[in-house]
Amino acid sequence: NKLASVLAFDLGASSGRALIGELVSGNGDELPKLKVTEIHRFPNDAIAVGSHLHWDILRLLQELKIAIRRAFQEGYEPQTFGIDTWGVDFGLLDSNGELLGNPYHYRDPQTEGVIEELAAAIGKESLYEQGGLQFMPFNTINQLYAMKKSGSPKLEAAQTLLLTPDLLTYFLTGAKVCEFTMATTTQLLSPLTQAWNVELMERLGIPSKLFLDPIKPGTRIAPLTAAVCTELDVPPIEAVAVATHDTESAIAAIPAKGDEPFAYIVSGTWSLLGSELHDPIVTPEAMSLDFSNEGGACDTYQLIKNIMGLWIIQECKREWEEQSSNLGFAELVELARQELPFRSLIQPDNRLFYAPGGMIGRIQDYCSKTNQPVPQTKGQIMRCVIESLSLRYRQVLGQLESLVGHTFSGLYMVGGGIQNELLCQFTADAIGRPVWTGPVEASAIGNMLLQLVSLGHCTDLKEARSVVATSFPGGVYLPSEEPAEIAQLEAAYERFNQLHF
Ligand code: ADP
Ligand code: LRH
Repeated sequence: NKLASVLAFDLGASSGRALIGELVSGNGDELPKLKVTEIHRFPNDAIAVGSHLHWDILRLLQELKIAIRRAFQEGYEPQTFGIDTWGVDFGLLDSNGELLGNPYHYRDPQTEGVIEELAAAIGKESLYEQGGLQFMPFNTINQLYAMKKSGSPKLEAAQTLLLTPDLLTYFLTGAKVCEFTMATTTQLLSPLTQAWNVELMERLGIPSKLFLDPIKPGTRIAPLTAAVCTELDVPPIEAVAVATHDTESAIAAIPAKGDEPFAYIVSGTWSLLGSELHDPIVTPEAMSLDFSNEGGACDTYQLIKNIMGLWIIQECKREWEEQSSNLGFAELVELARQELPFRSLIQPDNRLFYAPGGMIGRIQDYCSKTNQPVPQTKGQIMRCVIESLSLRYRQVLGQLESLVGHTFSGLYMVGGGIQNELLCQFTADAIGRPVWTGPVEASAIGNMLLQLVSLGHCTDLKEARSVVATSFPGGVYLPSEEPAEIAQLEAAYERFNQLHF
């Protein structure tokens, strides 16, 4: 017996996908189950134009339209849809409601040096108290400040700023909104009052009129416009503001049970390591360890850190493909498995690894400059990155534990990156505790859950998470108990701790 049908769009920095979620009632006393079917998947690339990097936002809109049409052609009848995307990026609308230019990609080089400049002008402590975010170059505040400094005519003409998921929802429904979880990735929303920091905007010359009042995840927005319905030959299904920041959607789908605090990694282009709280922590300790307070679904705050993540592997793979290699992620991971352990290590969060292009050379340079064997083969490079990430996770988990004053009994991992079994196993080994894996498509599932909340089928996050636990069997990776392996790992971790950023 089908209780509900919803359509989720999940756009990551490497690919986008559309999935149908059908909630079906369980037998007898059993909880309802969510059945998920992928109906469309498409690549998402950064496009270089002149000295800038952009998203191809209209292409992405077109892919969403293809998926909406396909959903109905294939006989699914979603009642609502929701869009989640990567954080921080935005489009600007003019006074006629038209998009001003192609949105910048968050790795656009315009933000170089802006963190330091803003810290000098406003003070790092003050910025942290006001925005509660890790100092990442891509934070929306830095992008807007860079545009202001360069005298961007787009910024001057802009009437409204829409963060990426809100922009795509606007294209489809005509409704302009600002969803809360994405708003918290701007560094311009106060984590304490949840209001826009108008004073800070004014000081930086960022027009405060651009920002709409945030709405909470789970809010119904508006139906598809008549024009879109006619174009696609579909009924006017309604958009729901889900937890539109992909990381927050993924966290909503972590199958954590009970009320115990838990720690997690949302693993995709980035690795987001954090823990769920109800109030933000904007103390000097949180600032010095550089953790973000990101608004989550259902009145949560996530104390979380961005770790460079599988971006490094994506970039290596892209380079190998340019050299005519056609190995997929799974095959590259297999090559890594066959290599010697801990031969060379990198600090993944060194800024060296942030920009696109030339990743293999930069890894080799880093190893050479730190007097380690220089990885040459695909397997050696992959092994180096995977092991280094697992050691970085251990380091950051320790920092998180010191901030929240709790030792976690293990770590949840969700997202595309959990398909890298070596990474999951190395992480369990590195932290010496179990890794529990949840859904690969966690963001899309979390997106569906918030639609189900808005449709009245789930009351809260706890209930939504129990639907995930019953619908998708998780996995577990146990740490090695082999004394020789543990000793080798400890020695490697000591070496890792000496590496500079
Ligand atoms: P995003 O949402 O940021 O675009 P995903 O959650 O889709 O990212 O995760 C993409 C990452 O998952 C890739 O960078 C890759 O490292 C990893 N991945 C995907 N498929 C596999 C696979 N079959 N084996 C190992 N790793 C994989
Ligand atoms: C992951 C993510 C992350 C942000 C980054 C820009 O996809 O949303 O949470 O910090 O992209």
